Amino acid sequence: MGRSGQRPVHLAGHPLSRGRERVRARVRLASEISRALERGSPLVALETSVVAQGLPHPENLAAARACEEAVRGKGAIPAMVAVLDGVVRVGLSRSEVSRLAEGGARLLKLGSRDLASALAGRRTGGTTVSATCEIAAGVGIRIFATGGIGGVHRGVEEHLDVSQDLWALSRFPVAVVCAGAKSVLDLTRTLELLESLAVPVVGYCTGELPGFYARETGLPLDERVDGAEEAARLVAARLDELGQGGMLIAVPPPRRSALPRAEVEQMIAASLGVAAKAGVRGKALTPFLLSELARRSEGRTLAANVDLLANNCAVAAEIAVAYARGCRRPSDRRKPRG
Ligand code: PSU
Ligand code: MN
Repeated sequence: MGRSGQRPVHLAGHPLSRGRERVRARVRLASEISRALERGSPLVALETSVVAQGLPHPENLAAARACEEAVRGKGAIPAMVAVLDGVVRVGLSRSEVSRLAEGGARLLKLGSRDLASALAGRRTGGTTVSATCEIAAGVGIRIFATGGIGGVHRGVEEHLDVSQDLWALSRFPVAVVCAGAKSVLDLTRTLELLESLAVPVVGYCTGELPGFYARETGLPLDERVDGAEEAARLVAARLDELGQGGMLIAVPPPRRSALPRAEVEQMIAASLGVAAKAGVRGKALTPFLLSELARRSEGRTLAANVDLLANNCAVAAEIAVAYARGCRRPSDRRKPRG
């Protein structure tokens, strides 16, 4: 898709504040995306911090392509979100995805709080879960696929490192399909904080929180769904009927590439030690730990990450298809945007 087919739109706020608090931003939708929004076709938003910072080149490019294919393979349309030259973009061309995959350290890691300076400074970067939730919700995309969300970091009592992702999930009406939270986090505290923030965490064909690289964590979840239809009904109830914030749909990573839980734990403990010694903190911590794990596992965490990403994209697309079908029932047809 060329730039010519893209039109700027307004980035709207939470449904409760719609109309009152419209945030004016330069958002450019790819023509395929705006057409899909008008028609109510199934869409899946995709974050790009995992491309720009989370995975090394060339695995990041392969992962991005695999994600888009996984979404299309299930009959939905992938909507990659990023900021390119100070413009919020939804739906990227192949060459724009390559640009993010090849940009290296020049690219910004953009959470919600970083969006303003990226726009003002005409900068380019990948959006994390927080910024992607905000932008997806703003343009009316309800389903979003990623690998793992950010959350409460281990040692939080010392450094208070809690990802903006949790704040964004509570605020923006988007269902985030993931393999749980990044396994480098304090998962017990992450679940507690999600409860405090009133964010539902729903196991997809599981009763426990998946462990990202590993299939299990031993942490039970209150809610589970056993298929896309059931998930879509839950999304519609929370986001549309109640007009509440976001939610998590947690999908275990595929058996073929998942790692044993104990092995992952050992590698994380060692990597955290290295990070502490090197003084790595803040937003640099996640990318640092991910590359350290890849090195220690001789690439197996990397392969697992790419595989679970594509798997989450496929599940998200199935949910998006079921959700779009539900929305098209004449009884609760949503108003077209514009
Ligand atoms: N999990 C991964 N790879 C990633 C991320 C999470 O396995 O690249 C990214 C996501 O974009 C997530 C962000 O939103 O890290 C969280 O970063 P922080 O903890 O700095 O908020
Ligand atoms: Mn952080």
